[in-house]
Amino acid sequence: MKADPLSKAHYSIAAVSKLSGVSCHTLRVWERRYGFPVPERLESGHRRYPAQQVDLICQVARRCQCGGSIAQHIAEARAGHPPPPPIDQTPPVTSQRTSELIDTLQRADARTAEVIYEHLTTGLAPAEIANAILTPALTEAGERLFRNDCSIVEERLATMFLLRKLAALVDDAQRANSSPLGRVIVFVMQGDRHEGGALMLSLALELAGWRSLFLGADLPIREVQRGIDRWKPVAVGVSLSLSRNIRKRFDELESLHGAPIFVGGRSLLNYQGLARQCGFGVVRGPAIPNVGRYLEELVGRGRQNNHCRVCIAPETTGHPLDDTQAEEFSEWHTNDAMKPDSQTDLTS
Ligand code: B12
Repeated sequence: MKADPLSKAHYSIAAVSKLSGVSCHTLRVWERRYGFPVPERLESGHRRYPAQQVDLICQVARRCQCGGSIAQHIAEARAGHPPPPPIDQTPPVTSQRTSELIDTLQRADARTAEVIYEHLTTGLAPAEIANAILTPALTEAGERLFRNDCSIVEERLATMFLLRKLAALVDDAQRANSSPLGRVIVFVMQGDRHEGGALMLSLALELAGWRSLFLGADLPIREVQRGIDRWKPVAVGVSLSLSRNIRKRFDELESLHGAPIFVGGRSLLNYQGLARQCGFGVVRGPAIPNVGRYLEELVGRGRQNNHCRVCIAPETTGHPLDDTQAEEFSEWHTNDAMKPDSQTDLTS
């Protein structure tokens, strides 16, 4: 009988982490605590996950977005219960329309694209448009390029449209936020051209009552320092999408002075241990829905010590902090930054 190709164990822990959005550290903790997932082991001891396990891990990750106990989510996923639809997940019809929007943009049919966009967003609040339409659309446009399903110019045309729409939401929110609580510099580090996360951060800040001074992507650190010296922001928010040279990036951020720094973004998924080693306090996500709260705390600490740095774990998105998370967050203190952690080994 032919072996079932799906049962072939071939996903490394790093690959599973990328696919599921669950950090390598958390995967190991689940395995130790709950006996799930169950990877096979190579002779070297490295874990390899069969596709069915990867599927279950993705299901558990989706269930976790709705709150509740991890043990229960694992038991339900293993028993084959259908996962509840995650609250911030785009419904299938919308995701079909999002794909249609990108197809249209890639055909350079701007007029139809506007009609579809209008249709998709009518009646939605700005945060919903950003979360449920623009974030998945940006992701799909980028993923199509990575899959070689479109050319660079087609990806650009779609991405630029989506980023313009996101920027327009930031503009609207800024106009409505007439007496901001304080100014926050938002930027993306030199070498990193991913702008979507920083725009999302700007939008979240404006909606939470802070003024975002959005400086865009690919910015040298010395220029950021000039901005701090000139505008005296209450904090500096950084979006990290690329993990390449991440230690160097943390070191560069460490050199900034004059305002507390907070970093977030996709590349932190597996580097919270390194962030701690580099002097950052690490708090759990979800990042964007809690950004106002994090910032209040950070600005309070910054008044006593403006060398304060915090890294916000991106692992779960979409929901406000539950009580335990809120408690953990309020207990977070600068000494945490010194705790060593070895989460950065992506191989086993
Ligand atoms: C679109 C995209 C691009 C576009 C970027 C267009 C642009 N102008 O922004 C293009 C095609 C140019 C691109 C290029 C590359 N990309 Co790219 N890209 C993506 C993609 C598909 C989506 C990113 C995005 O816009 N998401 C939407 C935004 C809104 O979401 P987000 O950034 O995750 O932010 C959310 C949270 O993280 C949070 N957040 C973000 N920042 C912050 C900050 C704070 C303080 C807080 C609180 C929260 C927060 O807010 C957002 C909402 O929840 C991702 C894959 C993915 N699935 O995410 C890869 C991805 C980021 N890219 C990747 C790579 C490797 C590259 C390239 C190196 C590819 C190549 N070989 O050329 C180049 C690098 C170019 C460069 N120098 O930067 C990798 C990065 C892997 C890593 N960790 O290092 C990813 C993860 C793809 C992958 N799975 O491997 N990319």
